[in-house]
Amino acid sequence: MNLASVRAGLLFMVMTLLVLSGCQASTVNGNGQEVHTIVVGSPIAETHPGHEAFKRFEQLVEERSEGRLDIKIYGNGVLGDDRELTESVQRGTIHMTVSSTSPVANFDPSFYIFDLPFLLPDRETAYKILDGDIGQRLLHNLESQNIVGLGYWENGFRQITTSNKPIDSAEDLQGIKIRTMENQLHIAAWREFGANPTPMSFGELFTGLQQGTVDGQENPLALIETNKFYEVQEHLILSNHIYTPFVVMMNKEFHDELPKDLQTIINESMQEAKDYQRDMMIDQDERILQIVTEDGVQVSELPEEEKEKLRELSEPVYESGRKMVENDQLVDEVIAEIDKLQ
Ligand code: TK8
Repeated sequence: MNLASVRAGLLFMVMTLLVLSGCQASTVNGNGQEVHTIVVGSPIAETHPGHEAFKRFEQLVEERSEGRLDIKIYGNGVLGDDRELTESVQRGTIHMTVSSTSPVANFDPSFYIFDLPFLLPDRETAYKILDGDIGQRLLHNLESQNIVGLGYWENGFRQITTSNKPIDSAEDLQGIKIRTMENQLHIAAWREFGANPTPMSFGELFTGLQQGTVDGQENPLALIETNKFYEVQEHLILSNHIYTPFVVMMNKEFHDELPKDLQTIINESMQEAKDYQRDMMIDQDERILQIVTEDGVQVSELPEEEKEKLRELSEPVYESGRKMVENDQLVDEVIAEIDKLQ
């Protein structure tokens, strides 16, 4: 039985249990109050700050709603990976999820903007773009997909890991079989870098690395740690080549049918969970680098002049990115806003 069918079975079981055990979207409690159940599917490991943020969200929402909202969190990707969970939220099979923005670009091409290499230079700029007019506009665009974008958490700056070779220069990427997200702009970027990009879902990545289906991958440190990628990789190269956000999403029909006061509680609690998650992410790097070093991984930093070569190789990616974002003006606007913030 493959991973996809296991997940489909789990999803069916979870939804059947929720309906049969009277836990469908809403029930009436002992005080005669309507209780709305929010089923959350998360692709993130339960040891990741993203899962902690969902637990903080659960605590805030259940307290503030005085039990009228009941959150059920299914983490570790048991209900699917980013794309499957986003589809489940869109259909209303589950109510809420979080995904990297890269798979969400398959639902709304505006989100390709965050796959442009070296676009966001640092966290502060990323937060200002995401929490400002541009990021909020992208969240609003999701409503046409029956999705309410509730906010952005931090996934982080992507770093490279390999099983067989150090990467000391842009040249060293030639021919390396690297797993990429299932996102056409990511694939194009790694092809321009000279690598051999292999798109693969996040849920299949550890096995792909362990079995040597791919030589390497690229992800933020927190995921390299919590999904144990470092245990099956020999080299970690700090490249910061892309900053990927997480986007938290809720089914729009479900959201809009909730009483207005509960919608407000959800939105306010999500903003607090967002700040909590970002704060947890900020001081993780040193601790994670120590863990992977102690596990025998060779850690290095890609020299600035080599990053500059990758920036130059990214120029055609910006051209194809303009077409894929389907909004030239948005790309210009983001670049201008980033320049203004420097
Ligand atoms: C986590 C994924 C991950 C992403 C990837 O579910 O697929 O490599 O970076 O964050 O969304």
